[in-house]
Amino acid sequence: MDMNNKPTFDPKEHQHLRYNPLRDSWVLVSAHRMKRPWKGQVEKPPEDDIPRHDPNNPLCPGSVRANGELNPEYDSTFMFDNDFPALQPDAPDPGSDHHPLFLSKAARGVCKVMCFHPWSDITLPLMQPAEIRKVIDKWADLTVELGAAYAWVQIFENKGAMMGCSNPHPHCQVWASNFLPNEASLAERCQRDFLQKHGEPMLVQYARMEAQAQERLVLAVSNWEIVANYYVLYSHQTVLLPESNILTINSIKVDFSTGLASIMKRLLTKYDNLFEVSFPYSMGWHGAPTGGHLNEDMSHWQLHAHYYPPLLRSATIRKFMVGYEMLANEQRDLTPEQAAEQLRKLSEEHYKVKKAEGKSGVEN
Ligand code: H2U
Repeated sequence: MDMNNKPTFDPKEHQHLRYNPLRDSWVLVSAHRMKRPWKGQVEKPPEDDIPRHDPNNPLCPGSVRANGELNPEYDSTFMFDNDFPALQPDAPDPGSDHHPLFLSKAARGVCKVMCFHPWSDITLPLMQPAEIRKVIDKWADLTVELGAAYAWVQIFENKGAMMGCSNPHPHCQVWASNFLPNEASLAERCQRDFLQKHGEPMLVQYARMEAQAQERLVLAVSNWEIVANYYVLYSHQTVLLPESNILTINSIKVDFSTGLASIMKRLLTKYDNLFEVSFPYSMGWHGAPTGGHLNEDMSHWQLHAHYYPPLLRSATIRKFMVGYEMLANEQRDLTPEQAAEQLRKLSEEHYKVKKAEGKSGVEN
């Protein structure tokens, strides 16, 4: 209580709004809602008995894909053109009658799928750092290759059926487009405005301040850090940031990619250890726009990856983005500081490895 007998503000007890400077929007933080009883939908825990090799799985080495092509017997990463692409390079222009209520424009691009590993029963946190580095190298190559022609190269991984992933084999997707998607153009505008107003790239300043404050810092290794952002929506949402200014993933040097592989493995191990399941999430990279933007000054940008995990309080209870979120405002149930503390406390040894050795889950 303060001098006027009013309760003093406690972010864990008192709802409040936080500003998201990357999306120019506010999120309602109502941490106390974690206490409410749950009689709603309970999810099936993620599958845990995936065969290492299934000749009928179109993503496996040596399998036939939907378009009749035979995958090679790959032993590392493997890339192919998505057989059901949402973006194609040669779609005709829809034209437009230019009425402000009925605008349309041409959407062109390419969609690729990249398998991380030949085994279906492995995920990034269980892969070796050298194997993760190969994935990072491919992300960099693709950004150069597709970024030469396209304005935006979106690398993303949907992991787990809860995030709409259609196949348990470890993989990500890459969609390159001739336009800046909505999230990209929002991040572009917000970072540009921030540099103009404050004289420093937003996320360079943000990474430095979070590293100093520590309370939302989940992990830090040389050159990289992971933060449960001050202002985001999902309970255990994090951002992965370099500590210096890097515009795109292909600008990462060798020692940076070693650090990146290590911090990704450590975060994803913690995520899996949180509820002792293969933790579902969607993740993706945001870097400076490419294609026609390559000759523009993009110094307001900072490369970063977002991790959006849907699980809320157990392996089977997810965050629903429904009524209030759809119609009024984004709302979250746990403070980022609480989430960071939970994640920090978790072991960096994967629970499956620990179980195999007969140890328990959380570090004391
Ligand atoms: P998701 O699990 O995130 O849905 O990605 C798998 C992608 O693989 C999906 O976009 C593609 C699907 O179109 N795919 C092929 O291109 N060929 C196939 O034979 C199976 C799946």
